[in-house]
Amino acid sequence: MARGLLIVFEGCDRSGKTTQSTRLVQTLNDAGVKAKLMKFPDRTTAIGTMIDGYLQQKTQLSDQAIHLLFSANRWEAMDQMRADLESGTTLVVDRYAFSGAAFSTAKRLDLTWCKAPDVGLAMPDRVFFLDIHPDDAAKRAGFGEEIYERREMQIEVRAKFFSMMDKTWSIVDALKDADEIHRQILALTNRALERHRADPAPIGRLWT
Ligand code: T5A
Ligand code: NA
Repeated sequence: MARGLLIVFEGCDRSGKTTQSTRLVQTLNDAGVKAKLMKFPDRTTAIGTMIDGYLQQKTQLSDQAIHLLFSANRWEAMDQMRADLESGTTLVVDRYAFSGAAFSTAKRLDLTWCKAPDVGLAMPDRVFFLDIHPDDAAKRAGFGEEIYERREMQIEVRAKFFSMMDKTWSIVDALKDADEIHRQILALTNRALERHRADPAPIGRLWT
């Protein structure tokens, strides 16, 4: 049996990642593909509770400390993620280490320093980047509630994401209708699943 794929959604705040990752898992499961939804930060763990307090501006942390907590929040999930992938479950993940690097380098932390704690995480097979201009994102419900939801910050973050892209990334126009975006992402996912079944590769290690 082929392992599952690691599929990641990235994008600026309010770009529709939760909407699209949820729909993708639903459609895959309906089609009989074993798929599981995950999200970072996972605010339900002890580390996630600290991250949540920071994002909601209830507590303060240095830029370095919050960066390392985001990374630790991924590492605490890693054994289970690898086990799920090895047992054939495709993981659909709402944000990953690219968010970690994009947001922290937008705050002027050094890129090499930012990547270091996430080196060796399971490597995504596909990354879907939901691209939206921050001015359009600001018009969506809920924008501005959390610490990074400011125009200048989001413009920086978007540029940082673009600088990290490689051939595993697909840029998706997040302004399109949600159904249309879903169809586009589903087609790309099905193609990746077919290719993987024909020619399975082991789980890679991020940034190695
Ligand atoms: N962060 C995260 C770091 O700094 N370092 C890290 O390592 C990580 C992992 C919280 C913050 O943490 C930072 C990045 C973030 O600033 P989060 O918990 O993912 O990260 O943030 P959320 O607030 O949950 O998610 P977002 O604000 O990014 O929203 P989504 O998931 O992109 O968007 P979604 O699906 O919730 O949709 C937003 C709104 O738009 C509508 C939806 O109905 C909703 O109202 N919408 C659409 N409207 C029109 N057309 C479409 N196609 C639409 N799709 C959705
Ligand atoms: Na979200």
